[in-house]
Amino acid sequence: MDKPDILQMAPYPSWDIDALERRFSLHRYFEAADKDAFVRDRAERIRGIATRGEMGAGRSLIAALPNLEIIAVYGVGLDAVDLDAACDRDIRVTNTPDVLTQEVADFGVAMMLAASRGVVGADHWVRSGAWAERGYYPLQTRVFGKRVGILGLGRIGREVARRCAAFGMDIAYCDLKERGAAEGWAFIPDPAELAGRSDILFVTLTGGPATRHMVDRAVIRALGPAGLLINISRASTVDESALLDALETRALGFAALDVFNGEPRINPRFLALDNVLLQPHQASATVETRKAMGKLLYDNLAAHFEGRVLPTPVL
Ligand code: 8YV
Repeated sequence: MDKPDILQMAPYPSWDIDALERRFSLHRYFEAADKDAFVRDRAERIRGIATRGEMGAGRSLIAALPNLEIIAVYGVGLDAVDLDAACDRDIRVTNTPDVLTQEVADFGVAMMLAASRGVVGADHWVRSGAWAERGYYPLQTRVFGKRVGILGLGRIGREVARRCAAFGMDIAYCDLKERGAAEGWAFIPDPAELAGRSDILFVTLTGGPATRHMVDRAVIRALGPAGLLINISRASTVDESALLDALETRALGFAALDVFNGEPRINPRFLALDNVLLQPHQASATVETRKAMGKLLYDNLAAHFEGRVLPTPVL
């Protein structure tokens, strides 16, 4: 069988690689020392790109591959793929929606509980011997009954809201239009107003120019010194320097973050703070969900090269 040449932008777990290698000829971009030369050397042969949500495929890479037919994203976010460049050349784009929705929502709630109840700090308290030497861990903050704001009531935001409702929390959300009436969730069209009535603000927006810095200084100020900000979407949705200023001055109470500008090399100012919970972009990172994502990436590529309907097309 013909093995189409695929540019593999980043590593995948071994089970995905085994399946992909049986069907495709993989070119490991991420292992190349000179990436431009690597692409140049195989530019004519490459017919597909297999990438990850945070990595995508930019305009210059797409332009460098004259025979590119498909970009398959292992992830739901498309903000790092230049969709206009793909569209101009009728290049197909696929992602992995739905299979990660519950996982990311679970992780958002895990971050809320861990941040509110001081789970990480309390673990250090026990390990360091402080429990025996200094006594009980400082009292933390209750979650049930608190007011939650969901910024972006898409697939993931909706699942976060459902989970928070089960915790007996009061739910409000901001989106382009009202979409939580059936559940009785309050629709607040303005992000700063939503933050002002929230104890905890979840950011579950799609990344990209339309949502860039939607969490700005005004939103952060409105959330306030007792507020908790949780970001499980994209770093671009938050003005990171405003966030750092607010955390350093305690104008914002606490932030639980799974995404960062320039990740994995995050701003070192975060590391000096004791009012943050820092996670390495792992909201969808379970064996079960990553297997489902890998299978969907494979199925999209295979469907394309076999002339079948794509399971989850974007373009
Ligand atoms: C993944 C993501 O961590 O779905 C996305 O857009 O950012 C995450 O689920 C990522 O795509 C895998 O690297």
